[in-house]
Amino acid sequence: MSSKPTSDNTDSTASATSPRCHRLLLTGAAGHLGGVMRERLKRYADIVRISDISALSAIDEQEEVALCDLADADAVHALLKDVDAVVHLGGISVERPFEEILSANIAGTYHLYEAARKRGVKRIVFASSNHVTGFYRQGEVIDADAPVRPDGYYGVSKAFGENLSRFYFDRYGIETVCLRIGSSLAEPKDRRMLVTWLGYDDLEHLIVRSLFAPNVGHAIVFGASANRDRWWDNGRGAHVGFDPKQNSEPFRAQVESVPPLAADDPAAIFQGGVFVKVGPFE
Ligand code: NAI
Ligand code: 15L
Repeated sequence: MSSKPTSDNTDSTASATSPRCHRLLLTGAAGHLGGVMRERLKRYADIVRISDISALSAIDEQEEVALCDLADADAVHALLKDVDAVVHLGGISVERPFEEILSANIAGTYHLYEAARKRGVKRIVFASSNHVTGFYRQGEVIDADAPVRPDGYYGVSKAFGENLSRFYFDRYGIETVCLRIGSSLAEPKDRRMLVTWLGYDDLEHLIVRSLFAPNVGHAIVFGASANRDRWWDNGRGAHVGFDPKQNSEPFRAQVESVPPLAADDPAAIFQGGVFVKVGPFE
């Protein structure tokens, strides 16, 4: 994508000079972050094709609805027709039995990259997750070169997506920025999220940089706001230009008014929090 990027993070800054593409595909548009981002992303595309397996309806003529199960290769191939870039949020977003993860996240991401290859799409923003490295200890600082330590099948599927996208860049030149999103909610809910929180304005900025920064190649960027405490060093993805402005301090007093987890609770020990102890499922 060659458009000129902006340097600001807030809604109000998107303008006629903001970077722009013609048709942007947003998967997972019926989900939590899809619901937050679909309106914001309209500022960066003439048409936003919104897709999900769940029901969706267009708010206006700038949105184009395309229901699709990512597990269906033919449907995904049709989904990418005339698309210029993809923001891939669709899939299972929590720890679940392997078969569910396999179809939506592993096969689904493969179908997306195959469709991108055949359709000539050259830029994808892939919603990875901090659960790729969830078994690092809280307080430990890692960067994108640290070996993956997934905390479940979900984290394994995101590591697969990161590796798959690396292959599609090396072999076919499809550029991807993998966003290892921390906790993107309206506000942090617990002590861990004071570190992992990614505000929505910063998420928008991260997605927009990932879409429009030149020559990103294949990059991995941890998605956390400029919080007081950090477990993630984004030096390896500095060329993407993510410069978060929000931070979790306004929520600290409220979060810390609740007693902490026991010190020997795995959710308090590992970066993945409660995800490290979900399952087994049978
Ligand atoms: P979400 O679960 O609210 O949204 C995911 C959407 O994907 C849902 O609308 C769901 O219907 C759709 N989906 C599931 N299986 C599908 C399939 N087979 N075909 C097509 N669509 C399917 O998740 P959320 O919170 O909006 O997250 C968006 C993305 O960001 C996910 O990929 C998630 O793994 C990732 N992420 C989110 C974080 C967060 O803090 N919200 C943190 C780290 C990663
Ligand atoms: C994720 O990957 C999940 O999609 C999200 O629901 C949050 O739980 C987040 O990670 C987190 O680690 O807080």
